[in-house]
Amino acid sequence: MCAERTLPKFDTASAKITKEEGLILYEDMVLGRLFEDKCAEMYYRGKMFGFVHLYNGQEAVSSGIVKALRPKGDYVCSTYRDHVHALSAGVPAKEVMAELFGKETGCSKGRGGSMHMFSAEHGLLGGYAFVAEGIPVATGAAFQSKYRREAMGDPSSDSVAVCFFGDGASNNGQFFECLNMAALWKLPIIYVVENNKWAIGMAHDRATSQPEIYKKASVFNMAGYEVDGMDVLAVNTLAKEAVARARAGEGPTLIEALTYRFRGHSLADPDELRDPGEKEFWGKRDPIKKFAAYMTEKGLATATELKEIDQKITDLVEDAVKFAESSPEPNPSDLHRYIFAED
Ligand SMILES: Cc1ncc(C[n+]2csc(CCOP(=O)(O)OP(=O)(O)O)c2C)c(N)n1
Repeated sequence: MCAERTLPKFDTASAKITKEEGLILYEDMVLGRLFEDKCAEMYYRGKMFGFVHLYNGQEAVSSGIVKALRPKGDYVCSTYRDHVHALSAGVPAKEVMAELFGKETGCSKGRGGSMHMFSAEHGLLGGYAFVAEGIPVATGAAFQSKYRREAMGDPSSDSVAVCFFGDGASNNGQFFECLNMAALWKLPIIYVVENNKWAIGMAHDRATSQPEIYKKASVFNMAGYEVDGMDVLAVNTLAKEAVARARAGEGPTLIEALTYRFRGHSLADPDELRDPGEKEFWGKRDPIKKFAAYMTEKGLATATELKEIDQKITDLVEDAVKFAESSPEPNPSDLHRYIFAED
C-alpha cells in the first residue's frame, strides 16, 4: 500500500457557486458514474470490444475542470480513459455509447471505439491509446489559439486547452518537452494530472523520483497546484482561476488532482494488486456523495431534486443504449472514409 499524501485543505466558503452551477456539477458527475456503470454491464454482456478503461471515482476531476471552460470554443484533450471527459465536454451520451458499440452513429463514426472518442463540434481533441500522446496535441491547440490572436491578428481567438493525463504519463518525455514550450510561450493551457496512484499495476511512488507532480511546474517557471481530486468544489474553484489566467494571456498551469479509480485499470483487469485497505480508504471519499451532502447542507438543493437528477440520468443512459443498439454498423464500403479530413 502506498503512503497517503496529506490532502491540501480547501475552504468551502471560498467557493462561491450558485445553485445552478452546483446542479450542473452534480448532474455531470452522476452522468459520468451511471454511464460507466452501464458500460461495465454492456462490456460483460459482449456489446463492446477491445479494452475499456473506466473512470469511476475520478468524476470530480472531469466535471470540476471541464465545467470551468466555456460550453463551446475551448478544447479538451483526453487519454484512453476518455468517456467521461467526452461527456463533460458535451458530447451526447448516445454518441459516446454508440462509439463504444462500434456503430456508425458514434462520435468517431464507430472507427475509434472506447479509446478514441473525438468531436470537433465539442472541442474534444481525442482519446489516445498511447500514454502521454495527447500532451503535444493539446499543446498544439493552445499554440494555434495564441498564434491566431497575436500573429494573425484575430482578437476573437482566445480559446483555452485542457489536457488530462495520468501520473504514469507524467514520467514520459512529452510531458517535460511540452511544459517547457507552454511556459516559454505562455500558452493558454491547463495540464491536469489525474494522480490516481497507479499506472496499471505500477505504484506511482515506485516509478517517479518526485511523487509530488505539481512541484515539477516550478522547474518551468509555471504555476503548479495540488488539489483534492475527490472534491469537485475544490477542483472547480482552482480550474476557474487557471482558466482566467490562461485566457488573460498569463500562461499555463499544472494541476495535480489527487484521486483514485474505483475499478481495475480496465474492465479486463481483475484488480488484484491494489491493497483492499487502500481501496476502502478511497471508496469512502466518493466525490458524488460528498458533493450531494454539501448541496443539501448548504440549501443549494433538496434530496428530492438530486434524486430527480439521478432518475433523469438513468433514463438518458438507457436511451443511449437503445440508440447504440439500434444504430447501423459502419458500411464496409466506407472503409477508406475519414482517414484524411474531408470537405
Ligand atoms: C507509450 C505507451 N507506453 C506504455 C503503454 C501501456 N500502458 C497503457 S496504460 C499504462 C499506464 C498509464 O498510467 P497513467 O498514465 O497513470 O494513467 P491511468 O491509467 O492511471 O489513468 C501503460 C503503461 C501505452 N499504452 N503507451
